[in-house]
Amino acid sequence: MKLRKGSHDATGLRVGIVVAKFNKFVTSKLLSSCVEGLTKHGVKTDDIEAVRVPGAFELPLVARAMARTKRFDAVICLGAVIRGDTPHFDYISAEASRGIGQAALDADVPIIFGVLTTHTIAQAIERSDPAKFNRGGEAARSAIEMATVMRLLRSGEETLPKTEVSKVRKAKKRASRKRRN
Ligand code: INI
Repeated sequence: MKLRKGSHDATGLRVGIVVAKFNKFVTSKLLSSCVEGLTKHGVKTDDIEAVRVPGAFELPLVARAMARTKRFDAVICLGAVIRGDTPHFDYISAEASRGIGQAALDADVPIIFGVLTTHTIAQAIERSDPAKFNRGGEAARSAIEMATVMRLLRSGEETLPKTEVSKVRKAKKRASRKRRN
């Protein structure tokens, strides 16, 4: 059996973030923990680009647009949908999750679901607490793992012995030089 997995070394990765303004007291904490998680693992701050949207409902469209530019190895969606008393919760959380999944498949780029869906404000506060388990930090780790695993699968190089890998790399370089000339 060949076991292929991503890594947590994020050196050289470019990451897009889409963050909802709704429930900003929660999403701002998700954002800061997410950026901290990315940089801690090696992403340069210049290689992170964040876009604000009104609410979780708007996350999928913007995430897909960012992913389609192919400027990012992964895109992370951050939001907080809190049930409270509103039937809005079901519509918004369902559409955000469905739309984010669809956007990733459409764009063929990992798009991470960093959206809290909670019954209460207290739960949302707890899950965005930087001192505890924070969904923003978790989203950063998932993005890195997915970006690195997709690179691995796309290169196909991990299935070859090292000498063959070096031959493939040299052939690719030759081909790209030829194209330039
Ligand atoms: N948006 C959220 O991100 N979280 C919520 O809890 C929420 N509630 O409960 O209404 C919410 N609503 C706004 C929605 O995402 C859209 O921005 C709005 O409907 C405009 O399309």
